[in-house]
Amino acid sequence: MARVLASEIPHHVGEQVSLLGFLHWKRDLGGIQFALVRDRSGIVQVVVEKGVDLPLAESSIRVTGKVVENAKAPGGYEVLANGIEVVSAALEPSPIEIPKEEWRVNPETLLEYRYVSLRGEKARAALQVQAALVRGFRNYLDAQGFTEIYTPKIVSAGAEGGSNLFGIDYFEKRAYLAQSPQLYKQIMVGVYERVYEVAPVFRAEEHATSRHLNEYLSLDVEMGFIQDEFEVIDLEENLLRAMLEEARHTTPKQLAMLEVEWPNTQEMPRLSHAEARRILREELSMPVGQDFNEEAERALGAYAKEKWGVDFLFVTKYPQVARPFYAYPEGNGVTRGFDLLFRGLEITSGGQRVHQYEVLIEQLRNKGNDPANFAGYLEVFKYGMPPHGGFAIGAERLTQKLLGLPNVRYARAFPRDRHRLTP
Ligand code: AMO
Repeated sequence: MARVLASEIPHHVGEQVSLLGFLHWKRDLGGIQFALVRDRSGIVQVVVEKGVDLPLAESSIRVTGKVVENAKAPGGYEVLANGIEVVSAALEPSPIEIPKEEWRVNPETLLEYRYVSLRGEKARAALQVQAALVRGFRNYLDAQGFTEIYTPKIVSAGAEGGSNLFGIDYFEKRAYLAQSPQLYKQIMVGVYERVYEVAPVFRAEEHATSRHLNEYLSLDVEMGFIQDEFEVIDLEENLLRAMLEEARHTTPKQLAMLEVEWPNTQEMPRLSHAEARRILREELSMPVGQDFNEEAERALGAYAKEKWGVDFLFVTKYPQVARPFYAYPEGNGVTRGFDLLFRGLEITSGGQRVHQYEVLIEQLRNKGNDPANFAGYLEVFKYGMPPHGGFAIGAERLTQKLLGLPNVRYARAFPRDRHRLTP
């Protein structure tokens, strides 16, 4: 008998079907047993006669039986089993009872047993929504004439400043894991004008926080022949709308299950850094520096929500001291760099870049870098690099804030944090 998926069950009422999946949950009521079977499309209730031996939860099984309607069953249908075959038995009881404990047990426990906790409905849904966001990212940019690129993750110098680089041995040389594809995506603007990359990057963050990972998925964009950074911001606004639409259209069940409060995607106001500082100081009575800390970002997010009813807020014209050497200087210590806050968390940095060779050399030196270490990058600026700019979205942070996850680590299947290298 051909396999029927959980999602197809409503089309087979009265028929004998065969289901393949994992034993999600079981309960023996004495006279009768209930089981939930989970496959890639969803979960089905199965009624099993007493006396039939069910294997341990998380075993994979084949169920044959008749589909009937039952208003009390999850989804309104169930399968009256007349055959249970164990495809692959669980050898031990699962270390966490997935349907009951998901996101209720201590996060460390969930991550420790990630190979089974990922099977939980919420964990599965969160990563599927993330995949939809990434699909929306690719689809939108493809349609706008961007080319997908793949840059090296083993590099000879950091792009974002030296403090959080992971060093590795590269034969007889010292190398690093890439913090960002920044320098390579800029070089690739000279090739395709418009490029993007979806790839992991690495940051040796010493502190365990709810928003930092040591390996995360960076959604990078870079485009040439721009007027200024606002062209880049316009693109990011439309890109985010397209990404969120893709998630809404292709993962509606997952979003409903996670009880997602949909963000306002209509308006994404732009505030200069100077104006943001003024608000923090004068209206919110907060101490402010040249770069915003987590608390300042949260306060700005709350302010924007209350005052304008928005979830996304661009902060533009960042001071030079708070930006890397490649940020385009506008004079008076201000750059064309911007950040995007989503619900009070920075999910993007971006901006216009320096495209003039001499200015780059000078800015590298001003930030205490030896231009010789950036030789492979600098060369291309001798060959007609146009004004360009771009940004990077942290995929896990976007997912975290969209779904209201308590910790960014839940937005990654196998997170790497200060203390975790396995599973
Ligand atoms: P930045 O270093 O600000 O900019 O990083 C861009 C975005 O990546 C995310 N992010 C992180 N997510 C999880 N864990 C971390 N440790 C972490 N660090 C950063 C954030 C952040 O906004 N080259 C520039 C981008 C550009 O200008 O194009 C860069 O990497 O969402």
